[in-house]
Amino acid sequence: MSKKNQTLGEFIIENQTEFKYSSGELSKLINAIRLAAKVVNHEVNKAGLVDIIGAAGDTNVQGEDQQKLDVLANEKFIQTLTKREIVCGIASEEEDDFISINSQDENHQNKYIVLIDPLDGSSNIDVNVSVGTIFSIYRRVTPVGTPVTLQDFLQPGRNQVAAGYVIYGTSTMLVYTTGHGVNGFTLNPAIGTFYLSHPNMEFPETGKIYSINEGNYNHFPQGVKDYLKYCQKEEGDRPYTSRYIGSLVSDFHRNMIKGGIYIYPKSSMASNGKLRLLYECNPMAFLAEQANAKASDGFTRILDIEPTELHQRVPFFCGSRKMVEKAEEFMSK
Ligand code: AHM
Ligand code: MG
Repeated sequence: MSKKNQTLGEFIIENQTEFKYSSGELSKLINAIRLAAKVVNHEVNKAGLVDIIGAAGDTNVQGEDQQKLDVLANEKFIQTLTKREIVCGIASEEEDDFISINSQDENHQNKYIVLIDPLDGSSNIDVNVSVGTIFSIYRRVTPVGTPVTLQDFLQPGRNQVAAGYVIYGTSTMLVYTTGHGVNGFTLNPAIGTFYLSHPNMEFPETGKIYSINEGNYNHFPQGVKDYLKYCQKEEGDRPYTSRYIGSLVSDFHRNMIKGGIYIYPKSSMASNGKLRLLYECNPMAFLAEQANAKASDGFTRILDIEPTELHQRVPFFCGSRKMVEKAEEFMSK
């Protein structure tokens, strides 16, 4: 049984038997993510001290400016996962295409692939606001020992074996699920150890916080506009409070603890919203469902969407169950 103050290392070993086909591979993988998270945490924390912030001059596949730390976080996660030879493929929000690992080696028996957003919300780095890493793990669908293909990455979110995020905030936390609830670990920076601080995390069934970029209001679908008016109306436990950090991991984390809904809808400016299905929405949706909450695109369960491309975007409604259901009700009108 998980105990508060248990270290993440102890927790991983103790819970390894929960996996059906456990060979220790997934445990090693979570361990590698833990290690990379510590390295990135170190870099994020010194961002204000050294001349490391600011655009690296590159643009990513989505045509957005890349911050130096994005590049660095991307490198650290890929290096850590590649060197340890525990995955057969990686796809990153910062890379155009997926990476196949040891594809020429038939003895390579690794069966997991990882999708990662190495540093989400990176426009917040310059202003000392929390950022995060989001990861998602699947079992490959093509035979082991052969090179991974796009098919391995384009799996619906319900196939995820594990997912989680690291939040580099007032304290650094690693929060993850392997399909048996959600647990949160806080880093003690003095000794570099993550401790179980938030066992069995759950969203409250309903809440009073809504998180959305209201600056785009005029471009939102009518259903979203109507839902926002509902949130603001003085009736019952409303008006709700508006809280939007602009860093998905932080907004999600706060809403999970306090109760709330996060929405990034489609708009007349972006027909599928902004967030990526594979790197952002699926892992957060898996965590949400494991924490007694809900995630949809306004109509359909996120985890049931069949992906068609690596960098696909979808509208995202995620949070306390009753709040997401209410928003969906407005969307379907
Ligand atoms: P990014 O992957 O380029 O960092 O974008 C994702 C981020 C989310 O963390 C955040 O919720 C959203 O973009 C904010 O977008 P906006 O500034 O349009 O409100
Ligand atoms: Mg992102």
